[in-house]
Amino acid sequence: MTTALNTQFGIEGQLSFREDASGLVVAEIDNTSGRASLCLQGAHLMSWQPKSQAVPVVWLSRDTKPVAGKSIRGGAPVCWPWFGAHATEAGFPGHGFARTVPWQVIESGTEPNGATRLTLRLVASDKTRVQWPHDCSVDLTVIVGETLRMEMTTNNTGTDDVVIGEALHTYFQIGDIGQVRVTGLEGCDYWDKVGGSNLRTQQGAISFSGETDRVYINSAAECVIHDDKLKRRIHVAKFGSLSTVVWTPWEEKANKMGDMGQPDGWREMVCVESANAIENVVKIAAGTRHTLIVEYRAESV
Ligand code: TA6
Repeated sequence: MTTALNTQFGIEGQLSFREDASGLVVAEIDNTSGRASLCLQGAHLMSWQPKSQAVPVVWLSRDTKPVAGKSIRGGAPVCWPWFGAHATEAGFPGHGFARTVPWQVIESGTEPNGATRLTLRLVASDKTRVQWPHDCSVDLTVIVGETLRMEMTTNNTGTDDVVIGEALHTYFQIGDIGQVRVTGLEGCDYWDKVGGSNLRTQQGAISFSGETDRVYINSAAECVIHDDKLKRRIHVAKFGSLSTVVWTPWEEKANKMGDMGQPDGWREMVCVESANAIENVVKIAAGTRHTLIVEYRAESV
């Protein structure tokens, strides 16, 4: 399978496809300005490191690996066509099914600045229609270089309007969760999911001293992760997204999850997710499309 992919979509010296020990296919991108890996199952970007950074910017648990039908811990999981628990079906997968089913490669290329572009598509199938009976496809385009851009486009090819929840649920690599602040969401309302679901308003920068699980709503703001230990800032810009999710499981929940990279991998990640969730879910009229875009940039300070 990888021979055909490399023939059709491989780019000499930039993009190749390999079969993982799990039998899943992984795209490896390595160009003059950045490197990344992406599992075709779930169109799941697993890692990204600009050549200017000594440490990866996107975090991947050392306790995770691609397994057919299972989500990978870390990287940038694609949450679609719902975010969080399904509204009515407790047995449906959290964050939707997109991240655990095969996607198809549909295009690859090199950007004018030398960045590598790869697009994958998930089309409706009998399996997906069981959980979501709509004729929609979703494309994910990743553009890997000194910055990382991801564009997630839902195309409603059906005859009914649909409503989706979605997120690029990105795990960022940091030096230590206790030495990190997130700015950009000052004054925004958020649903605090720790200990229930309470609506609050952000006062000042976000810092971390325990489990934090917040869905900031009605905000298109760019966020910045200030990492005092690694002495860098990560800029998280977004378009077509009105929710931002900020999450760290902290120690007790991380230990229960068991795949966060023992003993303290949880200290080296923070999620800043660009989403449309809760009151920001998106209605896509029949025959139209909607795109959520993120662009990440890291700078040493
Ligand atoms: O985005 C934060 C969150 O919804 C948390 O509540 C936690 O469940 C996290 O996602 C991880 O979810 P996952 O299904 O990937 O284990």
